[in-house]
Amino acid sequence: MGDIMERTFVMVKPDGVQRGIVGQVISRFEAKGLKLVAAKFMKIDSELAAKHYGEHLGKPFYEKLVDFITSGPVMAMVWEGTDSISVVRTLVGKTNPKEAGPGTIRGDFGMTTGRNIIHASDSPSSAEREINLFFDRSEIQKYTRIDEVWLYE
Ligand code: 3AN
Repeated sequence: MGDIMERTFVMVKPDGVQRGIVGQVISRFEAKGLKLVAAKFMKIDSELAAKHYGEHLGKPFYEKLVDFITSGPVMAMVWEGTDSISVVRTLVGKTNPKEAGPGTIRGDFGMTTGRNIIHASDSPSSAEREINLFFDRSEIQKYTRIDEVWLYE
């Protein structure tokens, strides 16, 4: 990893919204030093769900996954920072919350894979694809956080 400035797509799923932990998720990313550059509180329709979860089409849990992600509002966001894709995945924890370490979002808040609170892009190509699925270019903000000089060397 070479300190590459990246953007990653993050979404608090319907379970996280219903359980009132959107704020805590955002707080963790803010405290880490990641920069929020886009956010949208929205309901995912079945067409967008099919595009977002296209790689899981045909898997046994696919239909449940689409039903769940379209079942209520989600908080879709883009976070920016050096190596933000892997940094965010580390903060999120393993897919199965039972295996996710303490201190991670899934480790601290979740009990089961089908209700694992949050989605985060797993590679630069999926980050680009997912950001473009959810956001127009004009919805992504460019600004300097006042603490950036103290976050980075
Ligand atoms: P991650 O969300 O950690 O990137 P993926 O991409 O393998 O994990 O899976 C996407 C989503 O599909 C998961 N967040 C979870 O909700 C669901 N999922 C993955 N594997 C399973 C499984 N074995 N059983 C039920 N749901 C699953």
